[in-house]
Amino acid sequence: MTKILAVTPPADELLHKMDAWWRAANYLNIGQIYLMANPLVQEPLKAEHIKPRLLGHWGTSPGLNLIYVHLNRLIKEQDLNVIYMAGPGHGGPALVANVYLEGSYTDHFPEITKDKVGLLKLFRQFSTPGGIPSHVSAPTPGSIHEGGELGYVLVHAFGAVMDNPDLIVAAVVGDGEAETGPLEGSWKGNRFINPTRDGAVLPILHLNGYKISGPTVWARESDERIAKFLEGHGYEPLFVEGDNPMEVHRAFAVCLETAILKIKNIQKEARENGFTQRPVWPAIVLRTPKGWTGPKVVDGVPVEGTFRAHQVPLSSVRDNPEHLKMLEEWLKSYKPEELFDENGALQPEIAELAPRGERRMGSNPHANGGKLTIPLDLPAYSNYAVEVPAPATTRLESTREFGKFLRDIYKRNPKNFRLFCPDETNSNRRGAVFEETDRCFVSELIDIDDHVSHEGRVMEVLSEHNCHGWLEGYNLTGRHGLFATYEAFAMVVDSMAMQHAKWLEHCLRISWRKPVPSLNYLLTSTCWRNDHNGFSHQGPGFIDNLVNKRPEVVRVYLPPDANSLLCVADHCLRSVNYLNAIVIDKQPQLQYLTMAQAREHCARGAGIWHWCSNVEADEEPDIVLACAGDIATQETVAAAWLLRKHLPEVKVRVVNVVDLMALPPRDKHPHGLDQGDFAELFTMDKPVVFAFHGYPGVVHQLIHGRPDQDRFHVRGYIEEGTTTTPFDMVVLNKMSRVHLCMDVIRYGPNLVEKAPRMLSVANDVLLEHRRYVNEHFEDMPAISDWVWSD
Ligand SMILES: Cc1ncc(C[n+]2csc(CCOP(=O)(O)OP(=O)(O)O)c2C)c(N)n1
Ligand SMILES: [Mg+2]
Repeated sequence: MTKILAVTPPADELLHKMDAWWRAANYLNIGQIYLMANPLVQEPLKAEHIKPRLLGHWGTSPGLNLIYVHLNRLIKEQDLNVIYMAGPGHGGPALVANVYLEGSYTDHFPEITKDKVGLLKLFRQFSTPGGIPSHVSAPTPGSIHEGGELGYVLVHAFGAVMDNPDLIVAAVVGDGEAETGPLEGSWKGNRFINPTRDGAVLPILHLNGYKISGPTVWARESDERIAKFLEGHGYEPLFVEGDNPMEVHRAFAVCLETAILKIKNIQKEARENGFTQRPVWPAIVLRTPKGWTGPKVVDGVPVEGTFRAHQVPLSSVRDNPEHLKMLEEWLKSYKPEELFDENGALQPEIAELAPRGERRMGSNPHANGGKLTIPLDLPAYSNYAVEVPAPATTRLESTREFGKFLRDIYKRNPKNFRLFCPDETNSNRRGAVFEETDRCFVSELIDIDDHVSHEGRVMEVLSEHNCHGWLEGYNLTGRHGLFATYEAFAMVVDSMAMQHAKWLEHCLRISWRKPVPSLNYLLTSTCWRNDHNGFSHQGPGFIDNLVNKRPEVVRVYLPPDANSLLCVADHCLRSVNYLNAIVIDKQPQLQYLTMAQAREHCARGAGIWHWCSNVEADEEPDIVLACAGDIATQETVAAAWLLRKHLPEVKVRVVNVVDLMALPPRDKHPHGLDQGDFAELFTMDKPVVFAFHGYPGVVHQLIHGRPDQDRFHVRGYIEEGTTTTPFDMVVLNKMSRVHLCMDVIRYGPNLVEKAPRMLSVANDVLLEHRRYVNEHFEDMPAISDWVWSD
């Protein structure tokens, strides 16, 4: 087993005090789950003191509490800067108990006083209507990790310590949680942590043996196998096991201090002598019983140390006098009269174990990252403007231009900006960033590597979970970034986005939570242009996921070209508390807007493009051709051009939407156009043929509540995918310029009778397209080289 440095256990007197804190935290845990009166059990426990609905999780809590008090000791003794992340976030009452004991809770919620009245409020608010959730959550001071959806504790921890050299994140990993894909995939974070500039993650794998009802994979493995696994990942495992409290206190105190010492040594060495090789970071493996110190046997079946301790070990306390008696004994087993005075205040000799001020983990500003946020120093995005001599006449790769902007953001913000990406920075045309920095990799480097270094700041790891989680951790501790990914594979982290949106939304309702930089997505290699790939890479569903989230925290932008991309990106990078998705492809694409026009257009979110409309500005059109998304815009503009040529008498208005959230009514989304502005674009009653980047249902959903919504006919991605030509993709999905023209004839005023010839021309073009691509394997030049001409 691991060789432990010469660390001696703390004196017994201190250990006994720490044990008293632990007992107090365990007591408060149970109080939160069970009690609605008689908080110190100063009178015999009665059924009416018990909550009618017993909610919460006891099993994980004693372990979480143990770790907390031991961290407190070292924070205090060594003036450490530590935050705590509870992977098993269902142990919410544990974290609440500890931040209450250290005084942070009362600082954040003054009504929860440090006396009997406050204690009772603390108990009554837990998992009750109008109270606090059962999990670690946004109202839990000191936390930036809910842990409700298991699997993300290490990714959040690694993100938090990046560019935070002084910070240590103690990340408790549940043994059930360790079975999840994201957690299993997150140990590799240490390959991206450079001790000269980053802080440290201390993983604490908590093997309490069980998840909800079954044994855990890791708990049934020997220490040797676990050691091999962790060593294989480059960690040095430190083991502690036991069920005798004082023995575990003693062993864990030594173990934790050893781990901190190793971290300090690694950092000192790297900071004094420079980075030489990837350090072997410590990781703790703690084996203690699930529901430790709880009822051992209930109704004849073992509970402590088993899965039965997961939630509420005694579940019928109100109706079953025997259970009530057991609960009373359980509560009293912690000797509350020794822990709290008559009035419910924590005894001073226990309270003094808490660190002071912002060193308390519940008050550490890193867990309220907005307090530490420094706004990005952004170069003027107009410096990167591309020339657009006339709309839709030139093509270029918009994301390449954006890459130059990112490069200079890196230059101006060397310590608080990072790009996170699953290995596509170059292929998605943002290669300019490599003029300023490299890919970060702290493992071995070899000559042939391209722009890879220990100091690099582009975080490329082929794991959307890691990218997303690292950026969340980075954002929530107050720093800025961008997650750039294949559009289709953003859906790998649908759930993480959802959880983050919930967290941000909850934070908006908590006054002491300061705004944090937004989580920005750049979704590229989109469904329409996945040239090397096929059906698997075609899926715009991440937009669907986002639009269902609370409008206060979600924004979706579909810039059609380079200048609008720059405007939108600048806006997103300045914003706080949102999930901003920017969707744009990497391939050469038509450019429409000068920078001045782009600025105005993006500020409005949607606007009429008069230059390609076939109707005077003050005239009502016969029909509106609307579009959102780069390829949808290209097809729409080309359709408008075809209509001008072949059906000039039809009055067509072209409307482009950049901010998808301009579509819903204002009462549904703060970006929604008011009804007057909406009608100015889309009229009150004229048909609208809408070409949309994603699934058509999204637009139908968003416009619900707009006047006469049945007049909107939406074309979009309908799951017709393969490896084929760009125009064939829009044909297969029936969103091509030809299909849009056919829709205009179908829905326009009496056009079916007036324009039979146009319909047959349209069908001929589709037939010709099919014949041509089958023969030549590329699009007809009339399509691929098409530009706007008068
Ligand atoms: C991704 C995910 N799947 C399922 C659950 C439901 N769940 C809640 S707690 C739990 C067991 C967790 O076990 P473990 O990580 O060992 O935590 P502990 O034993 O400390 O309670 C499960 C499966 C969840 N919260 N998240
Ligand atoms: Mg467990």
